[in-house]
Amino acid sequence: MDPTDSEKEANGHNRRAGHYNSSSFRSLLATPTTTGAASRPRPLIAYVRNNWDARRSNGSNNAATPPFPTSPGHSYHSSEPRWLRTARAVVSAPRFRRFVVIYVIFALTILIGWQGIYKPVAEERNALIKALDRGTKARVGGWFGTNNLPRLEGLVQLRMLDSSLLPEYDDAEDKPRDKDSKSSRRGRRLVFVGDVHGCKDELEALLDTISFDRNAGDHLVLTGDMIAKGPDSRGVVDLARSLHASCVRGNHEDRVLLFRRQQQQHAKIHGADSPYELPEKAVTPQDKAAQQLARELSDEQASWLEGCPAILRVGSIKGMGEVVVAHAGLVPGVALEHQDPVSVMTMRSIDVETHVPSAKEDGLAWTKLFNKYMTVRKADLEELRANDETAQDNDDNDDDSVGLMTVIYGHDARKGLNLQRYTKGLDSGCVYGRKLTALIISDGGKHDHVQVSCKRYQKA
Ligand SMILES: [Mn+2]
Repeated sequence: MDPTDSEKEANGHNRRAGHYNSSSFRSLLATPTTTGAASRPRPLIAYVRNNWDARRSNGSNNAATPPFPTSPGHSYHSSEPRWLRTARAVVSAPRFRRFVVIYVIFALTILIGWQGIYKPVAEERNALIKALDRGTKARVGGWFGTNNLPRLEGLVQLRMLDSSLLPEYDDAEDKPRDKDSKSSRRGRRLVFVGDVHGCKDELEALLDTISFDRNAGDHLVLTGDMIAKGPDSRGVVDLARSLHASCVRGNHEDRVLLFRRQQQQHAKIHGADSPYELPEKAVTPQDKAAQQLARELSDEQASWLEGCPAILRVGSIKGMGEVVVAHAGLVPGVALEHQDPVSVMTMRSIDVETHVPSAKEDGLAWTKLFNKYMTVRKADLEELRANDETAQDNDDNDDDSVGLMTVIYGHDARKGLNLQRYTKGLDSGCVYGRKLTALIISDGGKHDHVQVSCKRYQKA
């Protein structure tokens, strides 16, 4: 278009529009008329194309073009068999890929669930079944507990709790009671408290919380490790003595009493003026504190601790069978008289085949074997009872826990409160600033636990 043409046309416009004179504005106005109706403005999105779209429109004239992307320059699609083309189409479909992703996630979930959850449970179950197999017992030459026991000087193996301290076998609320008798209003309670470790304030707070009252028939049983580590070991012993509490010996009582015996023997030979000291290098800070405590204990305090047996047999409680207290644990199936006292004060795990207990943490927890043993025993007893039903029909004893045993213990602060069917672990790490726990058994074998918070006296 030459300038004169454009001038004429612009002038024509100007005439029709009537007002505008600026030539630059005229040329702007001219643009729509020169390009015409075909280029009406379209939204930007209409110009956006993806590869798939582009390829499809390129091949739209060709009826043989498959409805899936093919790379230009490759003619393999025409020579491929139909099934392969179909397969390729399926694989490249977005819906198929989504499905694959979902399927892979599903398969991974199943796999992780199997490996992480079911497999360990199944392995433990098989180990426990093997542990209680008579064949295994014969192969390893008998289980632990049939050997001779070490007899430890100054240690009582087993004591029985006075049966008058036990709660009523049946629930007190079921029966009308003597209203005059104050002590029978609430019913007797047995209160078991886990490792106190010298935390006297916390023990007092706990007894306060549960309104502990000896005169109302409450009796306190301490599960060992009442002393050492914490702030007031002697105070705890005095409190326990004043409450006429029962106890079992923990590894810490055992150690302190051993030091005390050594100190006394040393004094007998060398005179009271030369104190018994182990070489500095041979003593850990913990032993040093234990030796100090051993020196500080009064004769009364020491003899009360000496009187704590390795095992306390509480008696028969409805629904719990025979209730027994031991500081660390018991080997299932071994008579209480035959339990190794050192293991009773220290065990955590147990060997699957030989049932030899160990203080180590790795391996099968003794509580697992104990609970499995009792579960199997319960099934056996039920079968026996069912076969004997005609003879025992008039027996109204409906407690199916007769012949079974429940252990109340402490010692395992790392696992903390650990209440299972036949094992009740009460060490909830009070001295490490966690909780002090009481397990309360009342009439009819009802049991419940109560906790108080503790100050932190030691690092775990
Ligand atoms: Mn302990």
